[in-house]
Amino acid sequence: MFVVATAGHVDHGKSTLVRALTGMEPDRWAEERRRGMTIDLGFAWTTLPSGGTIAFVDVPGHERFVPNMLAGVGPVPAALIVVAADEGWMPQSAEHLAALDALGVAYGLLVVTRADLADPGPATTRARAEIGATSLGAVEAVAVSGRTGAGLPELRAALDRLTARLPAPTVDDPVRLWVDRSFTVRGSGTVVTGTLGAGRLRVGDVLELAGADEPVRVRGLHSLGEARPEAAAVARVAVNLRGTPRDRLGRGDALLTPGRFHPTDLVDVRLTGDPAADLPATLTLHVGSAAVPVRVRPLGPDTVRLRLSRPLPLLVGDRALLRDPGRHHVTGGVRVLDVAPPPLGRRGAAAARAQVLAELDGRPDLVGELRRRRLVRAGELIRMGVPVHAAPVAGDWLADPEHWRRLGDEVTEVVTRYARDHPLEPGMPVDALRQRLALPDRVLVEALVRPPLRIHAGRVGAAGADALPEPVARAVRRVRAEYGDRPFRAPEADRLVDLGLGPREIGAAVRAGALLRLADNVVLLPDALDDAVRVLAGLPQPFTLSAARQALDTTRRVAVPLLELLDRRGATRRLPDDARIVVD
Ligand SMILES: Nc1nc2c(ncn2[C@@H]2O[C@H](COP(=O)(O)OP(=O)(O)OP(=O)(O)O)[C@@H](O)[C@H]2O)c(=O)[nH]1
Ligand SMILES: [Mg+2]
Repeated sequence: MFVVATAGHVDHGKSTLVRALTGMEPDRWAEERRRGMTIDLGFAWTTLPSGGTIAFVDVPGHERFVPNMLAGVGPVPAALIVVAADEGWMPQSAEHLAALDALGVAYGLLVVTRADLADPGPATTRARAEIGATSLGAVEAVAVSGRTGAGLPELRAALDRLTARLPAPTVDDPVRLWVDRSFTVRGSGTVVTGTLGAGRLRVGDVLELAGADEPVRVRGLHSLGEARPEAAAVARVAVNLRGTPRDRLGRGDALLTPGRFHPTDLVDVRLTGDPAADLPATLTLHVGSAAVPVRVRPLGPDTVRLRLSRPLPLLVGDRALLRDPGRHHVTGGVRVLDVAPPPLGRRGAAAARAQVLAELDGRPDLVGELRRRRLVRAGELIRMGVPVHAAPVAGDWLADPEHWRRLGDEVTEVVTRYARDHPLEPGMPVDALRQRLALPDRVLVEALVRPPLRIHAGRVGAAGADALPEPVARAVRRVRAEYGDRPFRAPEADRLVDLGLGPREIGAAVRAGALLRLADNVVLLPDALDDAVRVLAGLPQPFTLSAARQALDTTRRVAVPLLELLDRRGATRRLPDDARIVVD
C-alpha cells in the first residue's frame, strides 16, 4: 500500500479530487459536509491501474486548520499538491508547500484542479516554479476537473509512476505509530488510527504508549476497512487496544516497539532551509502527528536546542518543523542531531556545544557517538536511533576505544597511588575506585582491572604478598629465614617488635596470606598448618597436647592455639578426655 497526503489552499478541490479518485467520502463530519470545507483529516483509498493500493490522507486547506494538516502529512512520505486553475497560487499553497519542504518530503505530484473553470497553464507554471525550489524538486503536473472527470485517467497513471518511485518501506524497523485519531467502538473499546511508516504490527503485539508506563496490547487490527492479523509498512492502520481507556491517548501520541525509543524533552537540532536570524523564543514543534510547544535556545548559526513541553519519542535524524502559530508561519524545518544532549551548565558550554553540533549531520554514527559520550549503554544508543554494531566492553556498555585505553592506564595509576598511601590495606575498595574514575557501573571497573592487578575480596590490588609494603615484606622474609627450619616456633613478642611487626603490620601480612595468626602476637608461616597435620598424623592416635607439643618441637604458647585452630578447621578432633585424633 502507498499513502499520499493532499496539500493545498482552502477550496482548491482536494477533497473533490479524493472523492473522484476513490469514490469514498473524505469529509467525515456532518459539519464539514454542511460547510463544504474540510476541518480535520479524511481517509480514503482506491486501486491504481497497476493493481497497487493507494490511500489518501486528505487535509484541510483553511489556515485555521494548518495544525490538523501537519498531523496528517507528518508521517507521510509523499504529497499531492492541489492548486485550483482559477485561483492559482495562494497563501496556504505556500504554507503547505513550506511545511512539506521543512519535513523534507521528496515525492509529489502537482494536480491543477478546476481545470474546467480556467486555463490550467498559468497556475501550473507558477506552482511548478514554487515546488521546484523545495525538497520535492521537479514534479509531474496533471490538470484535472473533479467535476467532469477530465484528466483523472492521466492522474491515475501519474500516481502509479509516483508510487513506483517511492523507497521500499523498512518493515524490520521498530514501530512508531503516530496516532492521528482515536475513538471508541462499542464492544471493542479504544481504537487509534495512523500511518504506519515503518515496521510491522500484529494482533497480540505488546507496544509502549510513549510517555506512559504500562504496555498496551493490540487486540485487533484493521487496514482499509478490513480486519487483518498483521499489517506491514507502509499502511494506514486502525489499532484496537485492549484495556486502554479512550482518554489515555489521542492525536500526537505514539505507539512504540518496546525498548526501542526513549522519549525526550530536550533535543539539539539543525535548522534546515533558510533559518531566520531572530527566531522567536517559543514555537511549536510538529513531528509525526504531534504538535508540542518548545522553547528555543540558539547555539550555532544553524543549530538550536529545543526544550519540549512534553517528551516525544524522537530519534537522531528525525525531520520535524517549527511553526509560529501566532503568525501562521512555518519557521523552518529541523533535523534532529542529538536526542540526549549534555546540559549546558558552565560558561562557554553553549559555544563548545555549537562546535560539536557543526560536525553533525543527523545521520546516526556509532563511532562519533562513542567519541562524544565515551561510555554508553548499547540499549541507550539504540533508543536514540543509533544502530549498534560493536562489542560491549562490559555488560551492555560500549566505550570509545581511546577513552577505554586511558581508563585502563588510570586504573593502574590510581591503584598504585592508593597502595602507596594506604600501605597496610590489601588494595583499593572497588567502589572507591569506581567513584574515583567517575564510572557509572561496577562491571566497568571489573573489566578494567587486568593482571598484575586483581580484584580480591572487594578490593583492587596486586596479587599475593607483592601487595605488602616493603618493610612488612622484609620482616616476613626475615621470619622465614629465621624460623623456616623450625616452623612451629613462633617469634617471641620482643622479637616481633624488633622486626617491626606491630598489630597493624601483622594484620596486613595475614590478609595478604604471608603470615598465619594463632593468637595475639603468636604468628607462624602459613605453610605450618599442613606441616603440623602431617607430623600429628604420624603420632599414635589419639595423642595428648603434650605429645603434640613434643612432636612439633614447640611450646604450649604455640601448641594450644595451633591445635584449637586445627580443631576449628576440622583437621583434628578433640575427644572427651582432651586427647585428639587427626581426622582423615
Ligand atoms: N468546477 C469545479 N469545481 C470544483 C472542482 N473541484 C472542486 N470544485 C468545487 O470547489 C469547492 C471546494 O472543493 P473541495 O474539494 O471541498 O476543496 P478542498 O480543497 O477540499 O477544500 P478544503 O478542504 O476546505 O481545503 C467545492 O464547491 C467543489 O465542488 C473542479 O474540478 N471543477
Ligand atoms: Mg477538503
